[in-house]
Amino acid sequence: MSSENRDRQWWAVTIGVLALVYLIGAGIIVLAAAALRGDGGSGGDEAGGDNKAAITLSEFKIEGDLSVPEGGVELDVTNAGSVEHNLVVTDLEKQTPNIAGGSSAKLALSGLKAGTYEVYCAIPGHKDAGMVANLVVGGSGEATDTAAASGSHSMTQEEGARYDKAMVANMTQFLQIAGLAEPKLAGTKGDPTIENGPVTGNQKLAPTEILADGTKVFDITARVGKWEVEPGKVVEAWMYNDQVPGPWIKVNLNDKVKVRFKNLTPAMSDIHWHGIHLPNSMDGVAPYTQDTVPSGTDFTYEFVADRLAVGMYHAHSHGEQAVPNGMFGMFTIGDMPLPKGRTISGIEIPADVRPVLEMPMILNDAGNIGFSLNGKSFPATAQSATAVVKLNDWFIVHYQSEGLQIHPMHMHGFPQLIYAKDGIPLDQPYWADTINIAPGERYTVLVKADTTGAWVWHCHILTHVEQKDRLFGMAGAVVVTP
Ligand SMILES: [Cu+2]
Repeated sequence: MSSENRDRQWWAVTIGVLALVYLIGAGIIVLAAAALRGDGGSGGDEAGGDNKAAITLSEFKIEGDLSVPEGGVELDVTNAGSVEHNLVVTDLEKQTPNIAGGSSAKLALSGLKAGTYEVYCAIPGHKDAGMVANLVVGGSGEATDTAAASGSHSMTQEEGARYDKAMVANMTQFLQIAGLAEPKLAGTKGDPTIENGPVTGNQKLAPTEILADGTKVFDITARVGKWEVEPGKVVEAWMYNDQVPGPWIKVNLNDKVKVRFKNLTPAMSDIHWHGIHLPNSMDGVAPYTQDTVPSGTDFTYEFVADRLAVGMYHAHSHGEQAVPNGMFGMFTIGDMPLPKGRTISGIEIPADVRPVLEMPMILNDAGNIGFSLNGKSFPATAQSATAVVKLNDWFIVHYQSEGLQIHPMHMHGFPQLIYAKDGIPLDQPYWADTINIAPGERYTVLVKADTTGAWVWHCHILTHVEQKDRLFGMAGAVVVTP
């Protein structure tokens, strides 16, 4: 089967699955709405404890029967989304377990007094992304419109005008930080407690020393600190060398490499070299391949960089906590061979093509860092995820996902030639304007900036980039100057 056919088949399957998910989701919402209409005026027919209400969770909304009578109610909470969610009722200390996509859980609430209770999803980042709503107890007894209750769909003209104003101001901020609009804004810092510390991640790391036999020695220290993800939003970050993403380690093919790792995080850690060819004892999966590296201790990794690679490094111990919070970086060995002088789908790559920029694009969507590109959220992506090039320049991007979800990264204006996948050069590079990047994957692309302007470059799952009154998260830009 040709790779084109395989791609087509893959897309067909993906579209089929998505359609199914939507149908199931829509069905649940319709059922919830029907239940709501049926129960609306009949609260008095049942004892308080027999009341039921259906609530639907999805990315990133809470919908359903959000108006319930006083007394007791049993919430039937369904996750119609594709990732895990849960539901917390603030003030009542009630919470469902984590619910997998397509599953549901019951949550019994008793002794409910009239009032408004905030409900939200406690999976990190989900509340910020929109999974928060009000549960109204003992209102008029009338059914409340599903959408209006969750505030997720309806919008009055007045609200629209307010959101528009906020949205334009927020979008202008991006241009001001990028230096493309007046007055210019300074943008975010890195860890504000470190004077002159790194402001963005992916700083190229020079060897601390080069030994007599040519071994390049690098020092990596992990610790917990602060990181300004977007203007004014400083979060706790787990960092390598005080930056998110960690420094970019770039070595030549066949270099001898030594990495002295110091762990100052509160728990054991290690470094897994994702996509790098090395001995099992250097793979960084304590306690299987090496001893654990408890808090306050160190470990030295040593290997020969004997295969070309576009790799990542990240914590394996406590990865679920450490990685989303920032402990990830890029490790490259040599350069992926460019398809020079070839014509691919009618577009010629010049024999003397010389890219002016090689840029990491590391995705994250969880933990304290949240939805982000190269460790920053819009509008601070003006600092971390904006390629500035001249007309007709070629440039290279290494997409890598350290997140927990899939992100279709879409570049306005230009097709992207995917010429390596996971650090493996492709025999048949292909063009795409949207590239679906799953956790752990890397795609290396070549782009020609053949039209001037500021072009948006973003994840096309729109709830990963936009709320009613602002953009956030996974949106950057390609700025092409004359
Ligand atoms: Cu996304």
